[in-house]
Amino acid sequence: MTLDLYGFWRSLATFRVRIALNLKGLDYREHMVDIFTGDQYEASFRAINPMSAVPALVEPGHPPLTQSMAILEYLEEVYPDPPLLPASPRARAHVRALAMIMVADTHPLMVPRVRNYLSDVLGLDEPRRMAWLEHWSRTAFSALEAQLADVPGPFCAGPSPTLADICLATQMVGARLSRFDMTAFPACNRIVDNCLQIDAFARAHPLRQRGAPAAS
Ligand SMILES: N[C@@H](CCC(=O)N[C@@H](CS)C(=O)NCC(=O)O)C(=O)O
Repeated sequence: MTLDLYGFWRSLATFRVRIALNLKGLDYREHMVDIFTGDQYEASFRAINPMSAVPALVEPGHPPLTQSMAILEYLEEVYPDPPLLPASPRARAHVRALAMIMVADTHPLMVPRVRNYLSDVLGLDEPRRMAWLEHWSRTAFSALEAQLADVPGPFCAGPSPTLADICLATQMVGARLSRFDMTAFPACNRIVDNCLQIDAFARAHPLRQRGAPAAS
C-alpha cells in the first residue's frame, strides 16, 4: 500500500511525518502543495485540509489525516515497530512534553500565515519579522537545552530516536536554514547531529525534497 502525503519541501511539520514514515519503513509518495505561493488555499486542497496547512496523510479508502502530531501518534499505534515512544507512561509523557515545546509552543508562531500577518497586517519590516522568529526560537531551545544538557544520549530519551527527537531535529533544521545562531544550544545540536546520521532523518531533510533550492 502506498500512502499519499500532501506536503512541501520547506514545511517542518511535513518533515516530521516524512521522518516517521521513513523510520517505520512505509511506502509513500509526496504531493507538493506550494505554501509560499498559496496553493494551500485552493479549493481542491481545502477539501483535504480545511485548515489550509500541510501535512495531510491519505490512506487509500480513508479520509485524510491532518495535524502532524496526530499523524505521528496514529503511525505509532498502527505501525508500532520501531517504537517512537518509550515503554513507561512517565517516560512517554516526558517525550511528548519535549516534543510539544517545539510543536505547540514554537512552530505555530513561525508558519507562513503568521509571518504574512506580521508583515501585511501589522506592518513589520523584514528585520523585525526575523527578530520575532528568532526570539521565539531561542525561547524554546533554551527550555530544551536546560532539559537535555545532562542526558546521556545519543538521543533525547535514550538509545533510539523518539517523537521528541523528530520534533527537535525538524525545528533545529528550520532554525539552521533561517541562519539563526544556534551555538548556545550544544546539547540540542549534538542530538540533532546524531539524528541526521540516520538515513530516515537525512532522506527527509527539506533540502533533499523536490522543489528545494538545492534539489532543483
Ligand atoms: N500544527 C500543524 C501545523 C501545520 C502548519 O501550519 N503547516 C505549515 C507548514 S509547516 C503550513 O502549511 N502553513 C501554511 C500557512 O501558514 O499558510 C501540524 O503540526 O501539522
